[in-house]
Amino acid sequence: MPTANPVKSQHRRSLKETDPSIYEIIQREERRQEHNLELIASENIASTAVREALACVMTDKFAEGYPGKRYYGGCEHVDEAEQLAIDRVNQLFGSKFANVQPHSGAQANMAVYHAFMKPGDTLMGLALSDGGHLTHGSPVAFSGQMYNIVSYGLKADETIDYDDLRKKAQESKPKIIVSGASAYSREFDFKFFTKTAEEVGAIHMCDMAHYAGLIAGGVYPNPVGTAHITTSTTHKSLRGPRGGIILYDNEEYDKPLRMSVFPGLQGGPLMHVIAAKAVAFGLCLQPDWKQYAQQVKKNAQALAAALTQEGFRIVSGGTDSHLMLVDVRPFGINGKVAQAALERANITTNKNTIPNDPEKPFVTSGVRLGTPAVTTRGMKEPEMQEIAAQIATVLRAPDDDSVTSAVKEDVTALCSRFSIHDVS
Ligand code: DSN
Repeated sequence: MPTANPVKSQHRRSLKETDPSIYEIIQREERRQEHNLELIASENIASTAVREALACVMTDKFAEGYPGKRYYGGCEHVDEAEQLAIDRVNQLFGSKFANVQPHSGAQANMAVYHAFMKPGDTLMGLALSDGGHLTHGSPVAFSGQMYNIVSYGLKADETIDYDDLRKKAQESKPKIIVSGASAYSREFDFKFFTKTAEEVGAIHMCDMAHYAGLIAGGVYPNPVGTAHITTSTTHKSLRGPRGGIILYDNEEYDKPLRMSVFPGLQGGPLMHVIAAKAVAFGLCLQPDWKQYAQQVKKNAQALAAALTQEGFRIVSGGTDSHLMLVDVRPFGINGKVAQAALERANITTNKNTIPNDPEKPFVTSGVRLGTPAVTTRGMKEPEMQEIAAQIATVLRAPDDDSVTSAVKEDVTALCSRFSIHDVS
C-alpha cells in the first residue's frame, strides 16, 4: 500500500481548513465591503473573473524578462497571457507599446523617472497639497528625495495654474513634467502639458491612474497619443487587480523603459496579476464599459450637486470625473472628525487636504469622495441623493451616536439593495 503524501494532502486543503484565522479575517473583510458604502475614490470592486485569475497557478511562475525573451524555461503560457494583456491594453487606450509588468502605479512612475532622469535632475508635478501624488515629488517619497522638485499648483478658482506651470518649466528646465493627480476633480489640458514640455525639452508623463477607467469609457480626455508616456494603476476606476502599466508610442522609449522596469527596478513579474490585468482590460473593451464610465461620472456630478445643496463646499465648484473634494468646514468640523463619524455610519471615505488647507495632513479640512465602487454596485443618481443626505445627517451631529446609528441602518439597507454579490 503506498503511504499518503502528507505534504500533498495538506497542499490540497481549502483555505478554511488550512488557516481558519486568515479565512475568517477575509470573511470579515467581505462582510465589511458588503455592508459599507465605499466612497474612497481610488477603490473599486474587482470582478469574480479578475479575482479568479489573481488566485491562479501563475503565482508559481518565475518569468524574468519579457514575452519570447525570458531567463527561465516553461514560460510559454505566461508569455501568452502577458502578450494578451499588452495587446488588449494597447487596443483599449490606443497606445503602440505597453509594459504591463510594474507591480504598482508608484513603481510605474519610478520606472519612467529611472529611465530618463539622474538623481538631482528636475521633476515637475502637481503639489501633494493641491492634489498631486506622493510620487509626483513629495519630500517624504523617493521622488522628492532623489530629484530636484519644482511643483506647480492651483490658482484662486482651484484649477491648475497653467501660466505659472509654464513659467516654472521655462525657469527650471525639468527633465519630466507630470500631469495627473490623486485628488483633482477637473480635466487636465494634456495638450498644454505636451506643448510646454516640448518647449523646454522635457518629457510629458501623464499619470492617469485615477482617471483610467473613465478614459477607457470615453468620458475623460485620453492622454495617450498626446503625453509622451502615460502610466496608470490597473485597479481604481479601471476595476482590475492592483498593479501598474506604462504606455507610449515612441519606439525610442522602448528599450530604456523595458530595462528600467526589468532588470532596473523589478525582478520576476507577478504573472498571476498580469493574467488578471488581461482579464480586466478585456472587460473594459466590452460595450457595457462605456455605460459604466458614464454612470460613474454622472453619479459623481449628482453627488457633488446634492452635497452642495446640503451646505458643503465642493472644491473648484464641482467635478468632471469620478471624484470630488468636499470642504467640511461649513459644518464646523475637520476632515479627521468627518472620516471617523462617517465610518461609524458605515460610510468609508478618506480625509484629504484641500487647497490652502490650514490643517495638517493627518487632520485636514476635507474628505475625498469617489463613485467607482458604488457605481459598480449598480447605484445611480437617486442613490447619490440618498448618500448625500446620509453624509449631511451624520456630519451635522458627528458626536451623536443615536444619529450615527440611525444612518448606519439606512446605509446597511441601501447596501443590501445593491449587494456586491450581484455585481455582474
Ligand atoms: N493611494 C492612492 C489614492 O488613494 O489616490 C493613490 O495611489
